[in-house]
Amino acid sequence: MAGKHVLAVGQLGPIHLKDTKADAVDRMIALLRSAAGKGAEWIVFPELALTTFFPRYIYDTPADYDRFYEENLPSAAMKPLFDEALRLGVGFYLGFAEKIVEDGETKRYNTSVLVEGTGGIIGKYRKVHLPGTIEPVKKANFEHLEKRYFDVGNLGFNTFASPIGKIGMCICNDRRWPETFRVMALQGAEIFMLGYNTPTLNIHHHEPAHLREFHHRLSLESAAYQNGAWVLSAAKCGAEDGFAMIGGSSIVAPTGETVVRASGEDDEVIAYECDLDLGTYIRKSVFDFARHRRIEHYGLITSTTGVLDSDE
Ligand code: CDT
Repeated sequence: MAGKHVLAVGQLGPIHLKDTKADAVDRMIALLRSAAGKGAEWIVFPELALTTFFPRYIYDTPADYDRFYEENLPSAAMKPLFDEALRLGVGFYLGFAEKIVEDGETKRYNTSVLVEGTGGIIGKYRKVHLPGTIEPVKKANFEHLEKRYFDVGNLGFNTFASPIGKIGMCICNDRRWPETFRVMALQGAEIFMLGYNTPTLNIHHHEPAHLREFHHRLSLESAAYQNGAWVLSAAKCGAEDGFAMIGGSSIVAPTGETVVRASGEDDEVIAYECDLDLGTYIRKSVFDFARHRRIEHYGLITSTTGVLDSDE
């Protein structure tokens, strides 16, 4: 796809435990309208955008945590957002917790969906790189229990044709892994979309707050440049019931430059006129895969998970 498209990111400030899904959807509808007012054709919303980031809490039974999940697409909670996007003709990316029965077994995924401006669902993604633990680590007054509440995504990294170009999706922690983006770039991705909930404090490893933000930015800028694609990232951020998460929602050009960045930690729309030809230029020059990749030397990437002969 060639040419310019105004694309937007709808950052969400905190969603507290007491807030309803209807509250969250009302806020996203306001962001959607604001994006449409800026001429945007598409808007990216955060990961798990309908609720608070519930994997920070310890729940023991589905009866305690099932209220955070959606069982249909669109679910009743999401439907007003779908309706308004259709009315405005704006496409969107939305992250949510998905509960589904597959082969007679109940599965739960950290999922995102792509909906185009004519209302059709054009793609779905289920998070592959789930961070955190199954059991609480009790290192702070919150946890990161995504491995407890979600199954590993089973849809792979795909790309989806859309009126604004070929879109690849991922979710939060996926952005730290270069394989995520390269697999989608090899399918012709021109735009990467992702949402995130990144706690300011890393409870697993020492990572000062300034590095938390830097690593987020570094991951997106390198993904954009090394794959010649635009990156749109949407945070849910600020302090949810006192638990802080980073902001920094951004749009990154295929040159690796962040061209626009959210200024605060509350609901905010950022938008930019994205020139897809810029990505084509990068993909036809320094990152012309067909001319320069040397796959005979990359075998370990898919044949080995950890470091060979490692004592660790
Ligand atoms: N939501 C999510 O994936 N957050 C992770 C936190 C990792 S630290 C346990 C992230 O990569 O931002």
